[in-house]
Amino acid sequence: MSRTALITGITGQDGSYLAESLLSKGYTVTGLKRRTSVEYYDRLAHVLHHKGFKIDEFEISDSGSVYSIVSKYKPDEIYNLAAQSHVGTSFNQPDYTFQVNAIGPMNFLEAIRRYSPETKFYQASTSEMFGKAYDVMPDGNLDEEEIFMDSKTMFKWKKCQDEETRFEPQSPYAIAKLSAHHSVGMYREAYDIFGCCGILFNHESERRGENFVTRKITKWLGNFKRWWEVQPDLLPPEKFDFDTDSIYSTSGKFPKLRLGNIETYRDWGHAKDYVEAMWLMMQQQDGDDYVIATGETHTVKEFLTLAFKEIGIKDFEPFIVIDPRFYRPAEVDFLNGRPDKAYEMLNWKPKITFKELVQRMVWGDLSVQTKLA
Ligand code: NAP
Ligand code: G4F
Repeated sequence: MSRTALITGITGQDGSYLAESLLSKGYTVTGLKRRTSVEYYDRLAHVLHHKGFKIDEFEISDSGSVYSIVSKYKPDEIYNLAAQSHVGTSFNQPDYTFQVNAIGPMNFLEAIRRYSPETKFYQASTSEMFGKAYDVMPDGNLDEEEIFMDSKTMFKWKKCQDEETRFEPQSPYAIAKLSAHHSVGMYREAYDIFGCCGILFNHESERRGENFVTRKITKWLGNFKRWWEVQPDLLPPEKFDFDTDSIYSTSGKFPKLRLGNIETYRDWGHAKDYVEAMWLMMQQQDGDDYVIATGETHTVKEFLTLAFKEIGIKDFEPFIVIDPRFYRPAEVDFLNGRPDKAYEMLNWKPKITFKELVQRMVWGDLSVQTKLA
């Protein structure tokens, strides 16, 4: 008999990739979505008509709704991906964010304890939980002797976060996620429930939500390029005129890309690789926590540079505006994961590089005809 899985957050980026992956492994998958006035399934185009797939409705912050779902399906595996997932938004909606991101997972854990104790549970934890904290680790390419020579070699050490790094959350989003992370640990300990937390660093794709910085950039580039191509003069990038807010050709203008803090560092991978790690965690003997990351970090500026280069613009600076509206009350300046445990225990490694990620996202947004990859 085929294994059964419930995926919350099915309409989101990760939900769609995970559904595809589990169906390809022979699972029967039920995707859970909240009620919305308009049903929007674009990201699910690849799975919507698969015979092993269906959609059911629930609300994660309503314990009764979660209990009904878990007792109805009693699945082999539950992947809890539903969340108010935008860090910036969480500063304006802290109460709601806590209900969905902290109480929601607790509702699932309690439902599993009561109605389906054999069900395995995956919780979408996040590198945001580290906040300002990092460790200083020797660079993996150095041998032991070099690492411990003396303080003059400090430049060869790198800042990073792994499963042992302390948590210092900097947003209502991260605080709620950390609460859920500890809840999973507690239910594991107290009730012997199989629970694992994937501490996933940023992962993006052609299906990324449009208000996260990477997709905001690539979507703007797609729109700008389409505008550029229909200008009668077809100016090269260095011939455009600029004022504070707009870019001018000889016959029209286009609004600049408005961004917040572009000095921050993120460890960016591709979502397709990261959903495989979720599944691998659930196939282990015991539930545990794993950092999932590439081990490489880049600034938003670096993302901008590579993305603009894809459409032939060497210097992105004149095309953007730094807008204080997109700054956060508290920022996470530096994220760089150390995924050694996942490499060793799960035999997991990301396949898609940072450069490929940027290219896939830009090209995804350049073609209006492109189906979500
Ligand atoms: P996403 O695209 O924003 O998807 C979030 C999903 O949660 C959507 O399907 C959304 O439904 C659903 N949802 C939101 N509120 C809900 C509610 N009250 N009840 C039921 N469903 C609700 O996020 P993602 O990038 O796929 O991320 C998946 C999970 O991983 C999230 O928990 C996120 O916090 C976590 N995470 C993401 C990253 C990353 O870099 N992507 C890194 C670490 C952790 P609608 O479509 O109706 O809005
Ligand atoms: O793309 P972001 O909004 O992602 P952020 O805050 O790192 O959160 C994402 O990754 C987390 C894992 O670490 C997930 F848990 C979370 O659910 C989400 O998927 O912002 C990235 C960086 C930040 O430093 C932000 O301040 O980009 C900076 N930034 C600069 N301008 C901007 C903008 N971010 C957004 N969203 N919009 C801007 O205009």
